[in-house]
Amino acid sequence: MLTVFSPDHIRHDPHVEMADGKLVPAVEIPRRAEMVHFAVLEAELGEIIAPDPLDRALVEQVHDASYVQFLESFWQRWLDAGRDPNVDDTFPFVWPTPGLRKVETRHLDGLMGRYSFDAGTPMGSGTWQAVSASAATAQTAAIKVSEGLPHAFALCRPPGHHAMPDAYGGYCFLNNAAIAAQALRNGGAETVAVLDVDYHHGNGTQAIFYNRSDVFFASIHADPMDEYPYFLGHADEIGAGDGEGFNLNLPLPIGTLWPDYANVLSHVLAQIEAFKPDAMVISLGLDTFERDPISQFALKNDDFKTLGAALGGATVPTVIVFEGGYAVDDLAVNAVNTLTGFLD
Ligand code: Q9C
Ligand code: ZN
Repeated sequence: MLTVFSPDHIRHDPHVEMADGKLVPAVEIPRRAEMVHFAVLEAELGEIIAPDPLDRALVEQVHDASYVQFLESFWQRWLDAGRDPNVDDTFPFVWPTPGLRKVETRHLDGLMGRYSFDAGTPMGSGTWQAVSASAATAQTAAIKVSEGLPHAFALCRPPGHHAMPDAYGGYCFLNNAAIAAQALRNGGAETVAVLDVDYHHGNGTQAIFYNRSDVFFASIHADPMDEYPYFLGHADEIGAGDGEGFNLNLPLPIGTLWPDYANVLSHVLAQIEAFKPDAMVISLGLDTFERDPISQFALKNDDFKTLGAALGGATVPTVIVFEGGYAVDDLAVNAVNTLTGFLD
């Protein structure tokens, strides 16, 4: 399988994040992608290429232009505001929740709140460089598949599936999976299915395609009544307008083991098959693993082989996009198990 990877991900190097009501060591760290990159090399899964430059027009098909401009200009604005140039991690702290207005303020704190939805996503001096390389990784993998490859692995970092049309959060800035899906549409696929198997609901991908019938979004994730992102991902969210019936959420309880997960997965795969997509995007989070430090499903190393095999059963051109997964020392084996299971 072709892998697309950019070493520029290391430019996003957070040290702390907000979790459990306080600042704690960051878990979305460069070593995650380095581990998966090394594992793909070692397993000799195939060629590894660098991404082509990011196509801004493509990004603006799934994100607001003003939001992309904010991400790109953030660090210069930080410096222009006279703030500490040596901080690794910056955080918003005020949001235009319903009843307040999404004003494009002159003040940076207003802008950070306007364009985010949580305080758990540190931004730093090199974040845009890493984020744009990550999005370009998804774009390049999708174009390769549009051009005829049966599948490709976009080794993206930072992850993307929480990123909204106009807001960052959940360690995500640009929605790599949505960019891949849109690139597949632009490349000739009339219909695309996005299957999100990250432990967390892909609220950003859902929001981006919620009113569209050309992209079917399906997600299996921890019940948002008990787990991040809380405010989206519930089973009664079925799409709206033209998109009604083209959004499927399957929340599962904390503690879910592979047999229950597998049952739901086969149901979702049958729904996707009924949709008859021309292409597919898989948001591959490895945080369903039993020893993931921030997650509470209990898939074992070997279960990822079976997961990969199930995902590979759909014989439709597929882009696999790396999302979450924070048990750093097990990412290598879990990634390779999924990808080799997919190929077998
Ligand atoms: N106590 C992805 O997997 N913070 N994002 C959790 C844990 C947010 C996860 C705090 C988790 C976001 C791409
Ligand atoms: Zn996740």
